[in-house]
Amino acid sequence: MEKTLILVKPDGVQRGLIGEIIGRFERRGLKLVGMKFIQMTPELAGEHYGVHRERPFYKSLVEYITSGPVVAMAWEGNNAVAAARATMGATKPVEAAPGTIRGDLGMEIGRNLVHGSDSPENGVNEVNLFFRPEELVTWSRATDSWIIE
Ligand code: D4T
Repeated sequence: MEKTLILVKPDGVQRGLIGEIIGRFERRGLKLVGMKFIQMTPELAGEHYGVHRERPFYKSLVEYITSGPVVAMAWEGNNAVAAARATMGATKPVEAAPGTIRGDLGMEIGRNLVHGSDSPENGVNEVNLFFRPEELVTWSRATDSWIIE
């Protein structure tokens, strides 16, 4: 089953949107298998955003993501990565479709509320970066047969 790492970023936490954002993934039918409330260290942010190290926005990106607590979650499902990214909307909130998290709640790329893994491979790697194996929960959901054909 595919996994994706979702973060409610510091702006989502500060704006009181944790429940609103988590609820969208929950209602979509993704299955929560891990969750923690943490403040990311610069080291963790550096690992998480390592691919962007040479980009001009890297410094502000790390400052932003470490500026306050985040909710880190592992969600599971068929095509979990694509489903979560569709639920999040485009990286630039002004380009994100209405109905998506960023399209409904965001204005700027540097305050885009959520992170979601961008490939199944990164989903595995990012979940492993934020969670130890014993922090992930294997459970059967009573509604599975109404969500998965
Ligand atoms: P994340 O990784 O936060 O879910 O965002 P995306 O997957 O949608 O977008 P990304 O990897 O291209 O960018 C990572 C992160 O950097 C910020 N960013 C990006 C920025 O501040 N300025 C920029 O020009 C770009 C391209 C926003 C998301």
